[in-house]
Amino acid sequence: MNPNINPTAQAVDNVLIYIFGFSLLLLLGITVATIYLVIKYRRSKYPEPTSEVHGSFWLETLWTVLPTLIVLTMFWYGWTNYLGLRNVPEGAMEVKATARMWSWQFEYPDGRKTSKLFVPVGQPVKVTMTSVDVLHNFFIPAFRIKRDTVPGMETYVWFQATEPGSYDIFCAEYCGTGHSAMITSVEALPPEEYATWAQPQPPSAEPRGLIVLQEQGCTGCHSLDGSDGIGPSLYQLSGQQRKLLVAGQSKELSIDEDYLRRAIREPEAEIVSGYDPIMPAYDSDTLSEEDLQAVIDYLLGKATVPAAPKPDASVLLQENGCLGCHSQDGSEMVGPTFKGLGSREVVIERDGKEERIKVDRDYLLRALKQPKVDLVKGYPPIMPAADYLSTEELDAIVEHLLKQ
Ligand code: HEC
Ligand code: HEC
Ligand SMILES: [Cu+2]
Repeated sequence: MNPNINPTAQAVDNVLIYIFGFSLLLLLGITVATIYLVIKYRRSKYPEPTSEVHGSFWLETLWTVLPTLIVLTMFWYGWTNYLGLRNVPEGAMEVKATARMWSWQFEYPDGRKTSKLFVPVGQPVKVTMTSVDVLHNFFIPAFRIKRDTVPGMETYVWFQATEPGSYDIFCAEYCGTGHSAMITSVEALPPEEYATWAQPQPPSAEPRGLIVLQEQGCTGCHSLDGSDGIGPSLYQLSGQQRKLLVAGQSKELSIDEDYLRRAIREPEAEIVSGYDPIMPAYDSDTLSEEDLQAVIDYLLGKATVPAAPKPDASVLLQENGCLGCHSQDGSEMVGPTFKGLGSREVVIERDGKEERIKVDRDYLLRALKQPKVDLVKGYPPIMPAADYLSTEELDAIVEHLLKQ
């Protein structure tokens, strides 16, 4: 396969050219024959109708069998190429697409979300799609792929970008006002650039202590759920009593921070009774003081999950497709520009009456959650309600917009 030829576009184009070619040939043939016969049997030469019909078995067989064969090859060629569009090649990258009134959202395997579809050049991409409201239709003209997205159901397409670049994505379900505004793009990046783009992981929501336990391999010997293993389970240690062997002497204590510290730094000094003394010692080179503290906090139930980072409004505007309808530089798009929004007076239509309003927090929250209530004059009522965003996300966006 030539790596510069786009596989899905190629499949569709070949069939199109094949069917179009035959149709053109027939059109020309029939037109030429019609003109020839019209001239040859014109009325001035043959004033009376004549009938000279001689049947020909071979001719009739030929023009029955030949078109049938042609139509069958069209079917066969179309069908095999269609299967090529449905059978996803192995090693395809998987992306989820969610359509809503009126935007697209893409989710990658690592949980990252974007409103443009970022893909590496040269790798097949499988897009599994659904819709949260009505039918939409995922259409990438450059790759000749087009498929409905259906609420409550998953559909898919695959494609492979062969050249870096930006390719349009449209919604081709033209049965409502806003579908035509659902414009975004495939951003095909060279593989190295894609790797860099995919690099920074979102901060983990797991407590540091748990991550250390897993990274250091502690969980190979210790369960975290109460079940016994090579070592005692590390489940809910806080306040438990322990029978220990210290230099051959039996001793009892209740678990606290100091004990845990010793148990990890010098496990051979005190052995939990009933277990073999095989736990390796973790000195500060292997396990830093910070990580040790995190583990101890986690084991004693004092671990805190790192605070979720404050939602970043400019990212939210990107991810949720707002910038497909609103510009940030003053230029006119489907919706009003965000530039200068915080200090603007807008004319809105409410229940058919016009009203002049100073933009403030309440107005913006309303514009986001119930865009149909106050319609900005001169714009179509196609803004999707952003009620799927959390309160924090809405607040972050409003704060951001007020400063524009
Ligand atoms: C090769 C298996 C093994 C690995 C790896 C291991 N341990 Fe242990 N650990 C044990 C055994 C066996 C015991 C019980 C005997 C003893 O006290 O040394 C134990 C005991 C402990 C105790 C005392 C538990 C109690 O109930 O009193 C703590 C705490 C502990 N380990 C934490 C850790 C941490 C943290 C790590 C990783 C940094 C780790 N262990 C890695 C085998 C292991
Ligand atoms: C499909 C296009 C579209 C999308 C997507 C869209 N909007 Fe809108 N938006 C509009 C239109 C059109 C208007 C003006 C009509 C109205 O008031 O509903 C508008 C109005 C607004 C207003 C009021 C503006 C003013 O000048 O008073 C705000 C604020 C706003 N949108 C924010 C957003 C945010 C934030 C998002 C993303 C979560 C978003 N929009 C997504 C089309 C869109
Ligand atoms: Cu749509």
